[in-house]
Formats: sequence, C-alpha cells, structure tokens
Amino acid sequence: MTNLSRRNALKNLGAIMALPLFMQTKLFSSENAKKGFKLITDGEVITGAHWGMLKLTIKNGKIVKSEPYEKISKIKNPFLELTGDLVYAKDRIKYPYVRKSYLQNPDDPKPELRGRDEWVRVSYEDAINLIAKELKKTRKKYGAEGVFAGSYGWKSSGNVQNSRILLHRFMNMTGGFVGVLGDYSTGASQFIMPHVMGTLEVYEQQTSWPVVLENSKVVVIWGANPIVTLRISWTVNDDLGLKYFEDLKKSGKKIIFIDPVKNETCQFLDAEWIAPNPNTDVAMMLGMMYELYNSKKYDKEFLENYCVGFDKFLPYLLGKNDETPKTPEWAEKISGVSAKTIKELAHTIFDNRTMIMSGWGMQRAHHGEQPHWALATLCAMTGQIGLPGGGFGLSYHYSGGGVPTAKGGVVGGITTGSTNSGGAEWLEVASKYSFPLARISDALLNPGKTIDHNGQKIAYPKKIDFIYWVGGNPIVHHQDTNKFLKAWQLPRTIVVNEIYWTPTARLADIVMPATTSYERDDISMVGDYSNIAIVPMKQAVKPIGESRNDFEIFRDLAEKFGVKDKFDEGKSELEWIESFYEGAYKQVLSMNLIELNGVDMKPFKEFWQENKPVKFLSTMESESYIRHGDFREDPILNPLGTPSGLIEIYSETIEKMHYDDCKAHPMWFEPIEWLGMKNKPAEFHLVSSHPTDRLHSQLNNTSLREHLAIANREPVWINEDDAKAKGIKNGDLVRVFNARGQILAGAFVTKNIKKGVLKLSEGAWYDPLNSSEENTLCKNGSANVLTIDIPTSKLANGNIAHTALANIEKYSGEAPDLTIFKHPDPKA
Ligand code: PGD
Repeated sequence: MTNLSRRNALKNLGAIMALPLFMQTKLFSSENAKKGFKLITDGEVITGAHWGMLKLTIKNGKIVKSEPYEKISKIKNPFLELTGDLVYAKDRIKYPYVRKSYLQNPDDPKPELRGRDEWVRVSYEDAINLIAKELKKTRKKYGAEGVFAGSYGWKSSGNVQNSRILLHRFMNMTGGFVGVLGDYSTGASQFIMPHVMGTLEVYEQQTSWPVVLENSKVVVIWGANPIVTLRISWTVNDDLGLKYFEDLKKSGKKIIFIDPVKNETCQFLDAEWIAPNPNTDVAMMLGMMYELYNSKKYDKEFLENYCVGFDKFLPYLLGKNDETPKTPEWAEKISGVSAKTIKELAHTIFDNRTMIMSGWGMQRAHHGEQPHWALATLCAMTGQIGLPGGGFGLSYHYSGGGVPTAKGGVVGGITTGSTNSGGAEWLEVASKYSFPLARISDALLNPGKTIDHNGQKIAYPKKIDFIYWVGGNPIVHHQDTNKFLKAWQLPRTIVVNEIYWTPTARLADIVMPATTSYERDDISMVGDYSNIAIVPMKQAVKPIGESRNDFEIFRDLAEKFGVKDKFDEGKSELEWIESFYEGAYKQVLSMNLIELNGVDMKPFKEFWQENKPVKFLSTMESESYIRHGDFREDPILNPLGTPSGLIEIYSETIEKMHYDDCKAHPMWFEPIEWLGMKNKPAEFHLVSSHPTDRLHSQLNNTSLREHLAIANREPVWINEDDAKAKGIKNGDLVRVFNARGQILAGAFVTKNIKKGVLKLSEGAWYDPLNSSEENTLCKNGSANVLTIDIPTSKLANGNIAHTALANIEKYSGEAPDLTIFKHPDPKA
C-alpha cells in the first residue's frame, strides 16, 4: 500500500470513528470502502472457491448462473454450479441470535438446553456487546486458559476473510486463548514423518507429474480417491491435479489400486484392485518387505547410504524377537489379501520404476503413525526414493500435489498479528495450553489432565469456559459425537460465526451471521502447490440479511477492547486486498516476468476493475522436480531434517520416548477394533471416507444432496453378498449402529466394496431424533456418531476416524422426517 493511500485511509478513519458503531459498520461495507468500485448488478463476476475459479452471472443483483471460469480437465465438478444454492440457502443465518436461557442469564445459562432452547433474534450491536462482555468476564476469572479458540475447519477460500486467522488475530490482541496442535487431515503423519524423513511429507510438493508420466512404469494408489478429493483445494482449485490423473489414465501405465473400496478413482482408471481389510495396510507392507528381503531383491546400498536402522528393524521383520516372521502368509491372515498377491506386488514394485501415491485415510486410524513410516521403509528397500518417478508421495490426492509450481507473485494473507501487534505474550499462553486438536473432548472432559505427546508432557487447561468457533463444524467432524456432545455442555459460553444453521451453530449460545465469500471482496492464489494464478474474489451480491464478514465481526469486537487500530491497521478490507496484491505485483516486477514470461499483471486498480485472474507459468525446473532428488544426489550436502540427516527406519528419538503404542521402528499393531479381532463388538468395519457430493459437511444443504442421497439419507455402501445375508436391498433405509450410537442411512448395494466393510462418508449433518435422549438416532447419517475418540498413539494423538466396527440392519420403523435443514426460527 502506498503512503498516500494509507494516509487517506487514516484520515477517513478519523471521521468514521466519530460515528456510532452500527453506522461505522454500515459504512465499511458500503461503496465508500470500495474506493469507487461498484457492485456489478448485471454482468459477470469472477471469483474463486475451494472447488475452483468461478464465473458468476448476475441479473438484477442476483446470481442466476454459476459455472467454471475455465475447465481444464474433463472430469465434471458439480460443486462449481452450486453458488446460487449456497447464497440463497433456506437455512442461512440472517441475523445474530442468542439462545434464550443464555440471554436471560449468561451466568447461569443452562448449557444442557443447547440445541433445544428457543433462539432470540438480537441486534448486531447487542450481540457484539454481549460477546465482548462475556469474553472479558471469562478472561478475568480464568485468564487466557479459559478461552478456547483453536477453532479448526475448512472455512471458505480467501486471504482476507480467513475466519480462523481473524479469530486468532482478535484473540491474540485482546488477552490470548487456548489453541491446538495438528489437524484432522494428517494428525498422525505430520508428527511421525518429521522423525522419519525430516519433513511433514504430507504437505510438501511431490515429484512433478511430468516426471511421473515420463518415468514411472507402475503407479500404485494406496488408500486414496483423488478423482473425488482433487475437486477441492485448500486455496482455490487449479483443476490441474484432475487433468494429470486423466493423463495417467491415457498413458496406459500399469496402475494398481489398494483400498477396501473400489472407489471412483479405481473405477475411472480401470486399475487393478487389491482390497485389504481396513487398517491392515502395515501388515501387507511388512509382508512385501519380507518377500523382498527373502528374495534378495532390496537395495542394500541405498539402505546403507541413505537410511539408518534397517539392521535394527530386520530382526522384527524376520520375527527374531517375537517368533513371528512377517511373511506374506502372515500378512494374508491379517489383511485378507493372498500371499501370492502380496509377493507379486513386492516384485512388481521392485522390478519396475514405481511411484506409490498414498492418501491419508490409512493414517486416520488407530496406530496411524505406522502406515506411512512402513511405506517409507518399503520404498527405501526398493531404493527408488529420489529417483525420477520412483518412491512414494503423500500428497498427489490433495490440492494438486505434483502439479509443477509456477513462477510468479504470491499474494499474502491476513496474519494472527502476534509478532508485530503486541500479541507475542498471548501467543506464549496459547502455545503453553495448546493441545492436540483431536483430543478436544478429552480436554473438555478432563480439565488439567496431563497427556504424552511426541516426547513431551502436555497439561490440558484447567477450565475452558468459553469457546469461539468459526469456519468449522465440530459437531459433525469430531469422532464419537455422543461423547463430544457431553463435553460440549461444559463451557459456560459458546459463540459461533456461521453462514448456515449447521449442527454446530444450533448447539451454540450466540450465533453471528457470516457472509458467504460471494457477498464480500477477497483475493486468493489458485493451486496450493502450483500457485498458477491470482484470482480476484469480487463481491457478487449484497450480504443476505444482516450477515457480516468475519473481518467486520472481529474488527467490531476488537473495538470493544480498544484495539481496533491494531486489528485493522487502519485499512479497509479492500485496502488489505490491495496490499496483498501489490506485494505479489512487486515480486513479478522484480523478476521481470511481464517481459520475460509475458505475465499479464497490472497495478491493483486495473486488476480489480478488469475482473480476471493473473496467470503464471511453471518453470522447467519445477516440471522436472524430483522429491528428495537432491538428497539422493548428495546426502552429505543435502541431508534430511532428521537427527541423522538420513531416512530413519529406526528412530532413537522415538526410542527414548518409551511409548508402548509407538516404538522405534514401524510395526504392525492390532487396532482397537478391526475385522480380525477376537470377540468383535460389531460385525462390519466402517470406513468414513471423504464424501463425493460435499466438501466435508459443506454443501450438504444444497440441491446436490437431493440427487445423491438414498432414502433421503447419507448413502452407506455395502457389499452385495453382505446385503443379501442381511436382507437389505439397494435403496433401503437402514440403521447402522454400535455401542457408541446409531444412525439412519440409505443402502447402496454394490460389488465395489470388500465383504465385511461398510462405507459411510463423513460430513452428513448430525440430525438427532430426540436431542434430550442419550445416544439418540441421527436421522441424516453422520458417520462420527459411530466412530471412536481415542488417539492414534501417544506420539501423534491424531484422530482414528477409520477404526470402527458397526452393525447394519434394515430399518423397519417409520422413516422420521429430516429436520436439520429446516430453519430453526419459524419467524425468519
Ligand atoms: P467443514 O464442513 O468444511 O468441515 O471438518 P470441517 O469442520 O473443516 O466445515 C466448515 C464450516 O465452515 C461449514 O459449516 C461452513 O459453513 C463454515 N464456513 C465456510 N466459510 C465460512 C466463513 O467464511 N466464515 C465462517 N464463519 N464460517 C464459514 C473437516 C474435518 O473432518 C477434516 S479436515 C478431516 S480430514 C476429518 N476427516 C474425517 C474422516 O475422514 N472421517 C471422519 N469420520 N471424520 C472426519 N472428520 C474430519
């Protein structure tokens, strides 16, 4: 931002500050703050979402059409057409609401009535005052330790309206909060892989697709569904990940697919399907390693020069200490995959240049630290890590991993403001009390408890009395919903900024109406790994009802704490966007890319007015990128970030932790529930994969649900033989249940799932039949009602969503109506 525009902004602010808060907010969201840019009421607006760049057609100020700005792959992405559904959804939260008992007496708010109490509509100003007052009260009584604002979730794209960061920014500047460690996606791998490979691996650029397409002879996709998951990205989807999977299909390479479910990707690629029992991949990998060792097909030189600890792992593999050699026959008994197939697979990946692309589902399981560690060990034995098209990659299924990175400008984003805005001390508080995200129920139910985590001891906060959640849906995303609901009753205050009346919003005390990203201005990069473009995310329509941008809500709250100036640094939302854009523009100018690469990038005003993305080109270097290629070339000059600088098959760091559930080398551990266990508590293994027709729980309230629901519920996949044995027919309403809970679902009878396995995607909105009754039936089919809430191990404390047994039966009762998509305020 130029000095002049900053001075002007400050001058304007001086005048604005004299106005009452309500009017200030109005002014900020009005044309004045838009520096002369007008809302397009008839025409086209370009914007972006997790599912890609969008072209919206606007008529009379309403969105009448939503389509891809451009489509690179031929794989259809129906999410791109749903913008109208999202903006004009019947269950939009249009006004601030407070739960009646909370409003009557915030000191005795009857938390047990959450989800059942009446909602009272209040003015925006009253809601802001109430949040500020109660937050101050909590902080005074319990300090930063009393306020949880870890607030995890996939929110919406956009670098300014990043709701979680804005929440943290506000909390940091006003007294601190309890945060979290890790995430749900890669809770186990992001803690184990730094011990093994020295980096997270799960969020790193992969060997580039052109290198894979040119060099890999075989591609193994192990536990992933890229055709589905690549329809979304954390920033704005570049569609290139899908395009490369199309190229893979066309290449005619041998593709092997390992998954209990023959999912959309396996079907699309027409791949060879190997179906292990859920949670038994490590046993399969060990069987393959045994076979390689036994047939002397392993790269001794690689193990000696690039790895440590194979010698210490070998006795385990050969069964020297536990009298259990991990033979393919041993693996067959556990995984249900024949020893013959395991042996063949081992030879195939050794004899051919093979890229093993693994998803993250297998690490969202009990002992989820083991699969990716075992995979790294297997690939170390083949000696292909760091070779073109060989080794393993843990991010090809996510946000376009492997799509070559472009050379261009990168737009910045709003920060937590902790370093330059006087928040450092609070950051310390936040980090002191932060706990592993997936332990949230445990932390609420066991205040002050000390747990082990990655070699450290962590004490939970002594009293979390205030929760502020934005951009996430924890009632749906967290494991063991019935347990979580008990934990959720403990804090005195729960505030949620939401767009829709999600299950989480319904279980709050104060609900702030948030705009969708189509009702506000923002900016984003396109392609998490490719950085292929900058997309203007221009406001398309006026905010619905009294909904506000998260930026406004937190700025107005900051005002109540006297830190508005620190919060917004004197800039309007558009000026923040401008400053981020200008940063990227400077980078492009300094690299002379306009002349050298023909990049069409102009100063901000023209860019914003032009309403089209700025595109960048990938480089030769990024197209030929080989993950760990430099390490392979010279492990002394380019060591890994592990203590030894090498791949740690045996980790002395982990050995020193003395954990019983994660030892110093990869191992097979029996999960707490699985098909091979004695005295199974239920008959089927339930996997709760990421959904085909949603982004987690987002889009469940759109017309897409109506097309894809079965019996008006979440579909549950069941093998045709299992269905026959249970008297279940395709389309039947079924009850899926275990000791933790029960849900209704619609049966999808198919041969594309292994016998004994059920698939129910995560993210269906929790819809209790009778919320005052314990373990009540979820009418819509939320998978987490059935999952287990224990940690992967003491090392990572990740979630174990994919470890759960459940029963299934045809539902004979009368089908109850769904209520979760209806507006809770009859007057609204
Ligand atoms: P979303 O549905 O994306 O799920 O859990 P997550 O909470 O991220 O929730 C985002 C919410 O943010 C939505 O309700 C949306 O309306 C709201 N929102 C969107 N934009 C904005 C905004 O601008 N402002 C505000 N205030 N709100 C906004 C996902 C989580 O689920 C993840 S990441 C994973 S990997 C886990 N996966 C599994 C799994 O595999 N299996 C099971 N059983 N459970 C899982 N849970 C986890």
